[in-house]
Amino acid sequence: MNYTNYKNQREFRLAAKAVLANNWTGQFTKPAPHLYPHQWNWDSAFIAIGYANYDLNKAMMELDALFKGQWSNGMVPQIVFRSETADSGQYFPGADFWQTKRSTHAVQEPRTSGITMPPVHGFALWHIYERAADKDMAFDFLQLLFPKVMALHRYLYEHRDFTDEGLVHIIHPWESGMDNSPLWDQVLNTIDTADLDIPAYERKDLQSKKAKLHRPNDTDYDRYVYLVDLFRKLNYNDSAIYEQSPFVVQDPCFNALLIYSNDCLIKIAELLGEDVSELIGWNELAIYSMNEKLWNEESGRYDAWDLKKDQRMPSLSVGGLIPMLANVPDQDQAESMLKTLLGEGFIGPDDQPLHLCPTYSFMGAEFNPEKYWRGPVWVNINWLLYHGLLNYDFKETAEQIKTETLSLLDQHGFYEYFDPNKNETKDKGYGTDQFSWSAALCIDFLSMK
Ligand code: 2M8
Repeated sequence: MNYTNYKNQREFRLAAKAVLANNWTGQFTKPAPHLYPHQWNWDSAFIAIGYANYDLNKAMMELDALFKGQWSNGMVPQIVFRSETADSGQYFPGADFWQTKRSTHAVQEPRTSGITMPPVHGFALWHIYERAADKDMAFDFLQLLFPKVMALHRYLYEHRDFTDEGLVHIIHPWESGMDNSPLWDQVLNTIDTADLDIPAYERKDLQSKKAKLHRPNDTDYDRYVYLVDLFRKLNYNDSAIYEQSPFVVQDPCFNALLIYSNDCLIKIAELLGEDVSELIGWNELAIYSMNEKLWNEESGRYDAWDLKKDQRMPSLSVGGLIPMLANVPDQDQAESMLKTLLGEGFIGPDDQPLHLCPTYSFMGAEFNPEKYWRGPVWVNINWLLYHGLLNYDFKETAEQIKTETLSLLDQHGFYEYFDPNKNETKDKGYGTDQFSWSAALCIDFLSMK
């Protein structure tokens, strides 16, 4: 591959490493220098995978720091606030707003938010082990983290699967990681903010010039804050939230990441001589339910399910294609998912070609190439798709995704997300620059043979 901004692969890799070095705090890596000043859950897992290619110590410190925020019930929070960066003034909602003291399970130091994020830690551990130069050191780390990740998964199956389907539910769009995906609109629109008593708050994410174009809008934020306020009032009690919150959704992407993590934990357990029966049981039921309940034959992808209304949420989100990562579809289903991925929705019409892979289909009225999770290309999603495609031997498309991701990063910088329009030549990098997981997964892609 020829690069536009770098002489060679070595220089490209050095630039990515410099982003991570700059965001490193001594204990963990901030997702970005200003916009995200704390430790984020799934960011840290992707960042640790990147580090594992050249600095195993940092990879281990990153995950170790994250799990310092794990609650006594096993929940691993979306954000871990650190004293040296805990200035709530820089980010909303900060630690004070969450009031997690109301939960009997929350840790008090470090302070945390009160919801979780996609369970990517089981597979992060396995990818770290595979890349580690010092396998003995990595083995010790697996021993340390394995029970903690198991506790997280137990929390999810016990407190987020009240219908006993092997499918866990999320309670906030922030838990999906794809915050304002059009996928959530249908449920969020049932929250009529005009009628609600929403606590006063001030957004801190609109400082940069183009932030209003790219970040979620104010109504989205009102709804996010309304939900957090409800959780505070319910003392973060999972059963009460399940009963009373309007947002209780089984997300195929979240569940696929959990299944893939279970798979990786099985490999780790075998290495450590631990029992695998619980993990096997979880995955048997989960894969059965994903296919029985969430598979959509017509659209060639998996849908989410609204548990409040007990109905399918058909959607054109890229999240419905992630289950390939966890070997959930059989070969025929995967072939039809590949067709979806290579159809007009994701590669665009002839006169408006798109980079793989927009986070939402171009065919959807809600598609927006500039707005956050409503269309732009995200590096972590491409990394997940890449590995999913390889499971079914779709090597050409996997390579295409990898090459297009690297060329976006090379030409536009280590941005948070990118305009998928190929016809758009300038300023395609959106959100914050110097974004850690873009750099970390760039290093990982570059390290692949
Ligand atoms: C974004 O989410 C945070 C809230 O968690 C925000 O917008 O303030 C999402 O892209 C999420 O997936 C990511 O983990 C986080 C930090 O990079 O930013």
